[in-house]
Amino acid sequence: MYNKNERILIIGAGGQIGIELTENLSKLYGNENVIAADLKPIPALSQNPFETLDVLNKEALFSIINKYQIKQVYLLAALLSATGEQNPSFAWKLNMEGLFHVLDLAKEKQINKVYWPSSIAVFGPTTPRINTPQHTVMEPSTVYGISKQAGEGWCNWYHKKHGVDVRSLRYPGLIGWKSAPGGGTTDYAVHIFHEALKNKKYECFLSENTALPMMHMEDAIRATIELMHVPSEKVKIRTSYNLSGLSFTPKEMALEIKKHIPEFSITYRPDFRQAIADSWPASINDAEAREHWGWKEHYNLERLCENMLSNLKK
Ligand code: NAD
Ligand code: AKB
Repeated sequence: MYNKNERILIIGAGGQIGIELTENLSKLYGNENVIAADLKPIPALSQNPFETLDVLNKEALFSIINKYQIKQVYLLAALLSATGEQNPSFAWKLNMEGLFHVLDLAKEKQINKVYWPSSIAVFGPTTPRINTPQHTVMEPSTVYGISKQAGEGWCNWYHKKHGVDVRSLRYPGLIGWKSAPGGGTTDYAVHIFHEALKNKKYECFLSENTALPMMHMEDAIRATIELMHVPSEKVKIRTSYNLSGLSFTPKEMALEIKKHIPEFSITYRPDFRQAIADSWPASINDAEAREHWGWKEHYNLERLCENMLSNLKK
């Protein structure tokens, strides 16, 4: 059960996840109760109240929380793995300070619940790569990964020390047709569909056999909403949950696309993102998410490709 009248603020609502999350939460809570915030207006979300917000501006954030009497915050504003490596000090600042601002609001009981996404980037080259468990070695090699690992620790601390109801998932690479990815290492798995339909070819910035954990955006949004709606006592992990959908290489994805577009061809020109991908798991073990709150993915590679191509064609 949940209170349909509670107001929700989504910070970073104009991004790859934000657009779809706002749309889906609006179906549950109503457009008027889901407030979208980002650095600039988002034409795709014209049905929702919108606030221009830089999450680094704590006073501006506080005044939006007061204005709408917000009860839940989904904090999505961040620099991702590839852009983070290009701007490390700002990535650290944005990814950490934004989180502190929101966790402090929850500590002061101005809001009841926080969602903050982590990532497979918390893992590093010393982590077991196959079927990576929830609790394992974590020595991330990117600024993004370091910020996510630190963020997980802070979420856990605010929960244990101050009773903050903060919930989190370690998303794999997310693939959806409604919004564009924003500067990650897994972005190829979205770009490839656009290029396959437009030009029948794609040059991949990762090598052909680079296996990475991935997930259809619909599954990721469903997982997020499910986690945010289970009773608090079921959320036993307050760092962040491993979450698994599927795992594939660029070559495997290209072969699947070729079943729909036989002329499609792929070439490989690995760049700096290859080293990031090589430091990440190839597949994830999410037994705890399945056991604690009943997670189960819907999409395999075949269904994902079919869904992406048919929707992008429209
Ligand atoms: P994105 O880059 O597509 O979107 C981020 C949004 O935040 C953008 O619309 C941007 O304008 C906004 N933003 C940036 N700085 C801001 C600021 N100072 N104040 C307010 N808004 C600001 O990112 P995404 O892919 O939607 O990811 C959202 C979250 O999910 C991030 O924390 C990311 O680390 C995490 N995540 C994403 C993926 C993925 O595959 N997309 C995987 C793992 C984790
Ligand atoms: C990225 O590639 O940076 C993101 C992620 C897996 O966190 N998609």
